[in-house]
Amino acid sequence: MRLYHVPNSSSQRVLWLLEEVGEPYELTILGDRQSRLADADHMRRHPFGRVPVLEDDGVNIFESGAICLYIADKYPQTGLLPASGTSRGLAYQWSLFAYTELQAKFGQVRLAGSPESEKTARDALKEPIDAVAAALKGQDFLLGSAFTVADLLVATALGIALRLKIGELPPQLVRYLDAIDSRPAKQRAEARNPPPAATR
Ligand SMILES: N[C@@H](CCC(=O)N[C@@H](CS)C(=O)NCC(=O)O)C(=O)O
Repeated sequence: MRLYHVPNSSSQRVLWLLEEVGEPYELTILGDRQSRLADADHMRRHPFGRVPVLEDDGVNIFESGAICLYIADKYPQTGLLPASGTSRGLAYQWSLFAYTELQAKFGQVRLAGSPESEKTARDALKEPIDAVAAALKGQDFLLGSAFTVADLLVATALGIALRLKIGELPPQLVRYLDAIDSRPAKQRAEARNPPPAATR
């Protein structure tokens, strides 16, 4: 497997998942948007020249959520995706929820054009954030006692909200994120990113 990556972008969650899996992988770090758009090889991998792209067995897969679910399914021994049945259904549920109900709604707050539309967008976040908090009542992770790809994707989306100071996270979710932040695989993935040029 080879991950085409740009540090601190949407492909960071895939890098983290690859570290959780612990199988060998190759990493190709790509340049800025202009250089990717001018790179015919990369434009064949992704229709808009974006990242992440995972190359496996000669096939290029894009969309970070699809890539994460694909990798988790490929390595069932990791337990990152329940084998089958309703638990797998719940893993899909929270994985898609991370994009559609959390990340997309955080995007609406960022893009709001007026204080009124920003308030409406912020208010719309309460429901999905409360839903995650309710699901974590009495358990450490979304599917129970084990960390899965669903936690990785939901925590990534909530982490974006926290970094951008979008919406209030209840203390229970801050604790959930803190526990997930200290996972060795997440820290290894972060260590593989070169620091931003300005601080290098
Ligand atoms: N929905 C896509 C989003 C991919 C995406 O927008 N990637 C950004 C980095 S966060 C990118 O490559 N932007 C550069 C560009 O637009 O050319 C995913 O989750 O993989």
